[in-house]
Parts: sequence; structure tokens; C-alpha cells
Amino acid sequence: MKRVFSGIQPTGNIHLGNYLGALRQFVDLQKDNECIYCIVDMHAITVPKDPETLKKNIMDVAALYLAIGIDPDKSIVFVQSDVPGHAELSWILTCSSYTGELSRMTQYKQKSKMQESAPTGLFMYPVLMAADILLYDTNIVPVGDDQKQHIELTRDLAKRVNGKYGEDTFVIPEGRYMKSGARIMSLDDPSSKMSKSAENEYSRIQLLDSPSKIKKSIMRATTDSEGIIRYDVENQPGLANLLNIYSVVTEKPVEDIVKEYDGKGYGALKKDLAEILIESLAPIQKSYNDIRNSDELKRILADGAEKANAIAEKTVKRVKDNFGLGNRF
Ligand code: AQP
Repeated sequence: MKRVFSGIQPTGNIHLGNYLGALRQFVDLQKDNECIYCIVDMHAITVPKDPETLKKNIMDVAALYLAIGIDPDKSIVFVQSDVPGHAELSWILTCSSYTGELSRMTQYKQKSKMQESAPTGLFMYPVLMAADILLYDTNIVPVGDDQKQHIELTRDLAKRVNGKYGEDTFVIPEGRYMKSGARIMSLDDPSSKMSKSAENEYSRIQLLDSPSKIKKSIMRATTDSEGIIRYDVENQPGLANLLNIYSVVTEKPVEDIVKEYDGKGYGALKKDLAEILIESLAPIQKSYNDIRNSDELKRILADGAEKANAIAEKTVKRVKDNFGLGNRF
């Protein structure tokens, strides 16, 4: 059995990109692997957060994890800051990383631009992410396309440490990306990815959106003035994004959808896509509402933290031994 690890930030507004790019694979991977799914709250504070909102968002993500089909009897579900090993390993890895490689990270460059002095947490984000993954001797990391660079950095750090401190220090993980859906674009600007923090709420479909919000977002989605339905990412990126979403959700090939809507216009495609999304998100929303306020949720997270901690402690001990740290060998 392979070990799978991934996480999502409790920053609210979990959207279709998060679902189709990452969360969807979390469920499938449970069948044949030992899965560990984390709510990465320490990543969320790289940008200051209101404590009450953060607490609520953590429980929201936990409920969503279960609502989409993550089974706590099969997978470990827990909150990152409940396991001290993440912070501990993050420091050890920091000492093997370089400012040059961290400043080349695209996400850091995007999030820190326009700021005279960027928050250090934002800069260190990829090292904490590497610690999250390496702490569990992870083999597979299911993530969206936008995380490829961070996964490569994790692999580089692990190999660098292994070369210096012993090949048994870290297991080298691999990223797992969806063939389709790995990058869902924003509905109002198809040149950037769909994102939780975008100001315009109609730029994304959130998993808990009402039917009317879903309809509005899709009907308003940016397309083009060509008026011809075809899949052309370069010249008709907005339409291509809608076709992509349609294809991933219905599991129909894009070419079949293009044929089906030939001559029908964008309006018909958008109307049907909105209905499809409303229908496919309804069961997730129903289970979410059943689970969100149950006492069971806290128990599942406490149980998950205990199991995660048991694995993490062993890794931290091994890594500290290899580095010559501590006095409890
Ligand atoms: N648009 C996307 N398409 C496909 N996958 C995506 N992911 C995010 N956006 C898309 C994947 O979702 C997982 C969880 O993401 P996260 O919450 O840890 O962080 P993120 O990538 O920073 O998400 P957002 O929505 O883009 O948030 P903001 O706006 O705060 O930056 C990851 O596996 C990610 O690849």
C-alpha cells in the first residue's frame, strides 16, 4: 500500500477548482492506499486571519472532506496545528533550503507582488508544505497543477537532505495530477486560475453555492464574441474553460460536447452547465449540512490527530537522529 498525503487551506470559499483539481482524487485514492488528509491551518495564517473565522473555516473544511466522500474509517483526517511535528520538521528543512530557490516560487512571486516587504510566512510556505509531505513518508501527493513547483521543491529538499544526512532520512514523494481538471480557470478572467481569494465571488463556483449563485456565475462567465462553439484554449479561453468543466463533471469527452452544442450558441451551453453543476453539487451540500454541526466531527478530528501524531513522531525522531539533534537517542 502506498501512503498518500494532501491538504487544503481553511481559507473559506472552497471552489470547483479545489474540488476538480484535488479533492476529487482524494476520494478515489482511498480505495487502494493509506490516505492522510490534512486541514492546513498553519498555511492559512501566512496571511493574517480573524481567529473566529479561521476556527469556523477549519470545521467547514472538515465537514466538506466528509461530505465529498472521505471516509474517516479508511483515511486519517486531522488539523495540521494539532500535530507539532509539522512545525518542527519545517525548521529542520528551512536550514537545508536557500532563499534563491524560495524566491523563484511562482505563487510567492504572485502573492507578494505590489508589497514592499512580503510576510516571511508567505516566503516560507513551500518549506512548511515540504515538511507536511515528508513528515508522513508520503509516496503520492494529489494536488492541482498550480502546486507542481512546490512538489518539485519538496523532492529537491528531500534528495538534498538524504545526500547529506543519509538516504533513509526521507521518502521521495511524487505529485499526482488529474489528466483533466487540474487547472480550472477563473470565470471572469480565464487567464488566471479559479481562486478562493479573488475579489469577485462570481469568478468561482463554490461547493456550497446556492443554485441561483451557480446560475448567475455561469451565465456571467466571460466568453468571446466569436459565437462559435469550439475548443480553442488560445483564442477562446473562457469557452474552453466552460467546456473543460462540463467535460470533467459529466465525464463526456470535450469533442462530444462541442458536437452536441454545434450551432446552439453559448447561452444554451451555459444554461445546461449551470443545471449540471447544481445537480452534481446537491448531494455534497446535503451531506455537508447533515455533518457540519454534529459532535462526531470533533471526535473524528481528535482521533485523526492522534493517529497522525503517532506517524509524525517516528519521522521526527528518525530525522533528528540523522541530523544529530537532541539528547534522547
Ligand atoms: N483553479 C484550480 N484548479 C485546479 N486545482 C486547484 N487548486 C486550487 N485552485 C485550483 C488545488 O486545490 C488544492 C487546495 O488548494 P489550497 O487551498 O491549499 O490552496 P490554493 O492553491 O492557494 O487555493 P486557491 O483557491 O488558489 O486559494 P488562494 O486564492 O488563497 O490562492 C491544491 O491541491 C491546489 O492545487
